[in-house]
Amino acid sequence: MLLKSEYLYERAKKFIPGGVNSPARAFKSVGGVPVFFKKAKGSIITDEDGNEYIDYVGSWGPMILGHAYSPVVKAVQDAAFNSTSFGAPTITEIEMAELVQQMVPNVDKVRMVNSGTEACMSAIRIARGYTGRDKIIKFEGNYHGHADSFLIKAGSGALTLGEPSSPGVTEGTAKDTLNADYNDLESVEKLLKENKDNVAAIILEPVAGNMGCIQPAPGFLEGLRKLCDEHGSVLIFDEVMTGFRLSRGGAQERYDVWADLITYGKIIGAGLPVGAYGGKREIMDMVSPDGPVYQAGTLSGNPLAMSAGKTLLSTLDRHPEYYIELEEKTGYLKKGLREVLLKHKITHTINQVGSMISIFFTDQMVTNFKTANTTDKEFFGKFYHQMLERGIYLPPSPFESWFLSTSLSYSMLDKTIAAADKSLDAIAGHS
Ligand code: HOZ
Repeated sequence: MLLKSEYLYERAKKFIPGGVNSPARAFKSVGGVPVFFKKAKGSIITDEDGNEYIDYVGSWGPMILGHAYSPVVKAVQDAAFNSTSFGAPTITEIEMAELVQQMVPNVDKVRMVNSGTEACMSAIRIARGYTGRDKIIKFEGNYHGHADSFLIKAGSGALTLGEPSSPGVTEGTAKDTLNADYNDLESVEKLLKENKDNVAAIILEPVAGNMGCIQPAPGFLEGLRKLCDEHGSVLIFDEVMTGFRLSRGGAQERYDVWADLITYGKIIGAGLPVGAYGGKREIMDMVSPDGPVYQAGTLSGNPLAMSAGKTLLSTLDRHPEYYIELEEKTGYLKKGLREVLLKHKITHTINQVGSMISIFFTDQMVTNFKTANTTDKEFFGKFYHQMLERGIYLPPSPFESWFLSTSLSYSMLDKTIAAADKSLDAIAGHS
């Protein structure tokens, strides 16, 4: 029963647009009422009615070691005792920058901001300042936050709601954003040719997570690296989801393709509001006050956020075996879900990269926005609610990745697979 969530949703809608502070959590594509949560520990989250769920959202990525990870909680408490914000430099910011450099060797310099949106918005500004060019190339169905330049054929909540391009973005801004097809180098080459010497940057999710999980085709990332070198464009990897998740060095290390600028969020803040962008020294030296490209923030490098992020990153840095564990657990889940789906004769594709995974209810291989969009959305909604009833909390959208955590035990994974089996039984019984 979701009695309190139902009541809270009605109450929230009176004063908060749509009753939520981010559309991705609004349940619009699966129907029903968003679940309101009050606490979580490890992989178990508890809603306001006291129902417990196994969590595959993990705050959309940051909870790689589980919710309320004790060392992070302690770091935040300790930092808060010394003030929640100074608006002035601290040692922790330096330690954090040094740690990022140690884990991701091509990040010569890094600037902390407050969200992934800010990080991506700033990265394209720097790329434009550095190259003196206006246009950027992004990929249909990728999501880089909600800055104007990115809300054109965007993924995540925008895609979930069927509004991938937003009113309020001026024509002037929209004309500088060019959209290519994910995993299609020819579509990128064509845009580069048509806009010769005017493409400042190519930005992408090196593993897409915002149209469901989609891996880069062999040669795709390498091809983009080459095209950027040939055309003098800045290659930006948006590693807000994949950074510190797919490996210590993120997707860059996993695929051994190295970008010029990289954006971060989620794990880098351990669940506190943090983003960051960094990369090549000569580009980062453009950032104010060293260079002319302005970017600022009162809460940037906030001591609570830095302490939390530093604690989580240093733990991951010390424990490379966690990445092996995460990949094994996700592979186990994939295998179990596949067996159940086959047993029920449900047409599907499961995409997995490391600890990111998505089920698409389609007979197509899912490699880009077009094929992701062939998923049976109505069936996903039914599956979603059956799983929720059985205590499994999945991202409430067919176009989001699930994020696994080390705190998921094999018995929780078994419970999830069994719940999928029963959910499909129930759907078959109803139809
Ligand atoms: N960037 C998150 C995953 N697509 C969505 C988070 C949100 O908008 O609430």
